[in-house]
Formats: sequence, structure tokens, C-alpha cells
Amino acid sequence: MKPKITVVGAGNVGAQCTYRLAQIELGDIVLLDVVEGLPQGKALDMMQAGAAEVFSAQITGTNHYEDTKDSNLVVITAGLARKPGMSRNDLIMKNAEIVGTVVKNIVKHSPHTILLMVTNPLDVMTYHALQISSPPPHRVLGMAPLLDSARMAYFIAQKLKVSVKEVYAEVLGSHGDLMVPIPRLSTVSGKPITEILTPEQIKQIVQKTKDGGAEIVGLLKTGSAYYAPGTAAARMAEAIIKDKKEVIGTCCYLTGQFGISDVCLGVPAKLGKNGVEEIVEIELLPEEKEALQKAAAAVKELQSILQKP
Ligand code: TXD
Repeated sequence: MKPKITVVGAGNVGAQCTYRLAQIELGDIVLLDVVEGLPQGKALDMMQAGAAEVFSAQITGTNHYEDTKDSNLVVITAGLARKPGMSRNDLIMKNAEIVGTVVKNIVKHSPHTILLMVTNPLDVMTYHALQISSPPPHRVLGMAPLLDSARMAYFIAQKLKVSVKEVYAEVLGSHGDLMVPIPRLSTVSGKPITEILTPEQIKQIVQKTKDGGAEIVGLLKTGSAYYAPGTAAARMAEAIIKDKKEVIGTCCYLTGQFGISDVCLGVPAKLGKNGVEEIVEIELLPEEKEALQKAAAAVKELQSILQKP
């Protein structure tokens, strides 16, 4: 039987993710949104694109959770996106309400599914989904570190005028101001960028990476980035559905790794058919570990806002 993947939220990120999943023919896809006609219209358009491009994936647009029954994986993109001047954290209360409704409905129809969270603020929404659905934590994960490292890899490749294929960028931490790019572990053709670029150039790349989302929000004016986020979510879905055991930067529930617990944060994780199959505890320098712990403390503080009655 073909895998079944649901994408909740047929907005910018959800649509891009769905289209990418169809292009790689990962399985049958259900696209769900509260807005009537929106997922149906986009699904139809994508199926017709499939006839032009020649991919064979079934995409069903719907407003009903019954159609998501027995999904192997659910990507959750439902919620508000940032507008200029907003931080990701400004979205917390409204998006927590939306994510709460979505997760309850999804789990009712697919109790064993894996939840891949995308809605912002990402780390807190991943934790929130875990609290609501209470499955084993390895089945709830979030997409952002892969996007952040893709952005950093792009900026490195641009600076050095090399192909992004030569670049590996390591970014941990939270999806926001406290993300933790690690230049020491970021490489071009296997060589750390700390041996290729000056400290000032690295500082600029790190800052551009942290501001990567805001730069796009500022240019678009009506929403936030979606090609890279949707594609990154699809790549994580592929690693899980194809049981690739690929190590990808993932927002995971931590239980003592890196000296951090009871928080969802970006760390390297092996992804396979069970979701997060292993958290890879790379060696960090004391200052890197400290930055990660600072990010964890900030995310915990936001989590506590949601836990207050
Ligand atoms: O790295 C990351 N994790 C992110 C996260 C990168 C980019 C965007 N990121 C966040 O994803 C962003 O801040 C938002 O919180 C979500 C979705 O962003 P998108 O750009 O796709 O927003 P849109 O285009 O406004 O789409 C949101 C859709 C829209 O069609 C709504 O009708 C729908 O969500 N929506 C719902 N669907 C189902 N159920 C409910 N309750 C619901 N509420 C809204």
C-alpha cells in the first residue's frame, strides 16, 4: 500500500510542501484546510501540473478530517504567518489554539501517525503538539533547523562562489533569535569555514542566517518564506517515509541530551520510519553548549506561557 501523507494548512508553506511531495511521488497526499475550496482548488491545480510534468501522485483537497484517516505522516503548517515587524513569538497564542484543534482531530483519525510540525513559533508548537497528543516523543518533531542550515549553506556558497552541494552548515537551537549556528562544524568540501573565512565574514554569515526569515518577510510584506520551508519539510518527510536513517537538523523533544530536558529544540537527529530514531549528541565546545542551553531556557519560558491556566 502507498504511504499516506496529510498536509494541514493549504497556505503558502503547505502548498509548496504538498507539491514537492507529489513531485517526488512519496505517496498519496491529503491537503486539508479550514477554508472551503482552497485545498480542493490547489489539489486540482497540482494534479494538472502533474499531468504536464508527468508525476503520478494522488492529491486530495479537503475540509474534513475523516479524509486524513490512517495517515502515516502529517505535516502541520496551519496557523498565522508573520507580517513585517512581527516576531515569531507574537504568533504564539493564536497558533497554539489552531495547532491544538488540528492535532486533536488528526490524532483521532490517525492515532499512530508521526507529526511533523511547521507552524511558528516552531519549538513551542512542537512541544504543544506533544502535550496535546501525548504519543511517544519520537513521533512528534519539527522542521526549522534544516531550513536554517539551508539558509546558512546558501550564504556560505554565495560568499565563496562555490556550489551549495559543496557546503555543509550546522545550525542548532531554536528557530529564532537564539538559533545556534556552529561555524566550526560548517564545511566547504570538508574544510571548516573557520579555516577559509575571516572571523568578520563568519560573523556576517551567522547574522544573515539568523535574519534570513525576517529578510524575506520584509521583502514580501504580506507573509513569510515558503519555497525553502515547504521543500525542507518535504525532505524530512521523505527521510521518514523511506526510512532513510538520515541525520537531519530537527526540532526534537530532549530528555537530558546536551544537558537539556523537557523542551523541544533543534539538534541533529537520525530520521527513519519511527520518526526521530536517535538524537546525535555531537561534541560541543563549552560556549556552544551554553548558547544551546540559553536557547532552551528561552523556549521553556515561552512554553510556560501556554501552560498557564
Ligand atoms: O521554519 C519553519 N518552521 C517555518 C514556519 C518557516 C516558514 C513559515 N513558518 C510558519 O508556518 C508560519 O509562521 C506559519 O505559522 C505557518 C504557515 O505559514 P504559511 O506561510 O503557509 O501561512 P499561510 O499562507 O497564511 O497559510 C496558513 C494556512 C491558511 O491557508 C489557513 O486557512 C490555514 O493555515 N489554517 C488552518 N487550516 C486548518 N485548520 C485550522 N484550524 C486552520 N487555521 C488556519
